[in-house]
Amino acid sequence: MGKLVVLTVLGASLALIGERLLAFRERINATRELEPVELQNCHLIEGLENGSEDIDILPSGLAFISNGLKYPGMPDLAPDASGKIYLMDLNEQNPRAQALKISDGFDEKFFNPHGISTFIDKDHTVYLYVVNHPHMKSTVEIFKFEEQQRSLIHLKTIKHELLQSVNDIVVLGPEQFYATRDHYFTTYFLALLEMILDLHWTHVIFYSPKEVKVVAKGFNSANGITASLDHKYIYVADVTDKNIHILEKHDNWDLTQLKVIQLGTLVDNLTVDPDNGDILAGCHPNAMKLLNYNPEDPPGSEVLRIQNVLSDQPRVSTIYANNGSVLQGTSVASVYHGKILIGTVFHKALYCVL
Ligand SMILES: [Ca+2]
Ligand SMILES: [Ca+2]
Repeated sequence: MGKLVVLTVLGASLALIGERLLAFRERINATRELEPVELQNCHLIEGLENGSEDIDILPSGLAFISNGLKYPGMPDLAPDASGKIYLMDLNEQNPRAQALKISDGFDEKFFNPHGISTFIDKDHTVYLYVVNHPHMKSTVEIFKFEEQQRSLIHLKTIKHELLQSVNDIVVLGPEQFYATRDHYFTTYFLALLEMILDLHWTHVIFYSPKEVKVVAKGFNSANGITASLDHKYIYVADVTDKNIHILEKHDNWDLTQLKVIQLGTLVDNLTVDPDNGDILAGCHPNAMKLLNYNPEDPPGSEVLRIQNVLSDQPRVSTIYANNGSVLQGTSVASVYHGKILIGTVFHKALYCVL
């Protein structure tokens, strides 16, 4: 009798795991092949060969690019290189990417930059906030940008027990930001299991020196985050649920969900077009190819534009899709008056004139 119970429980567990694995393969588009959509007037950016996970462009046209991310489960084409922040001036005829110097006293050896966000203070000082994973932990680094010297002065490292497995941030005030947590568990195996079991245990944090709190929860894997141009709404990508959550921001920094836009592709970072408020989404068309990296059959790249975000019928269009022959594992796209930068988790970066 005892053996029969054991066998029954074992059989039921295996069936459940099998069902969850099949559902997981479906969720990450494991069998999806991509229809190409080309952009004209593009070239790969020289010097950016090992990732450009996030890109944030200032109203002046200076673009910050985070490079060299090391992230569990993702390919790494330059395992010995530490991370860097690159700058490009999109006003130039032929913009070049230049690594920014970082002030003494900051440990660059373990710099592992992930999501970034710029903040311009009332006195026009530009700050760059960077999600960092030194030793695979999560911190937020605050830098002051020195435009003349093309350098970053490190001001502060923010750590907090709620700032774990941080993916991206959007800064909306001096030391006031929202951050996404992409996994509940911090070890790779449990984090993978969490995604397979579809637990929805991740969330969005609000951070300020006075108060830190969870402001939105129930995401499978909260990833990119940004704000509408008027800062009244917050947009959050749930990468494995393949959608974007539109949330309303309140005076006390709480968020309430307005709606969810389903996209059918694994959405990574989000940016907003300064000309019209459209969302640009860097997406992974087939995440199985990303988790199971094979250079002969690489992960592709997809960029979506979402127009009329707040209306009843947002319009979604694909502005770039490539099977990995040019660009692999796109995580972000950012536009600046007719120019676009497309970045990747671990691969190259593309610059195009639209
Ligand atoms: Ca970002
Ligand atoms: Ca991301």
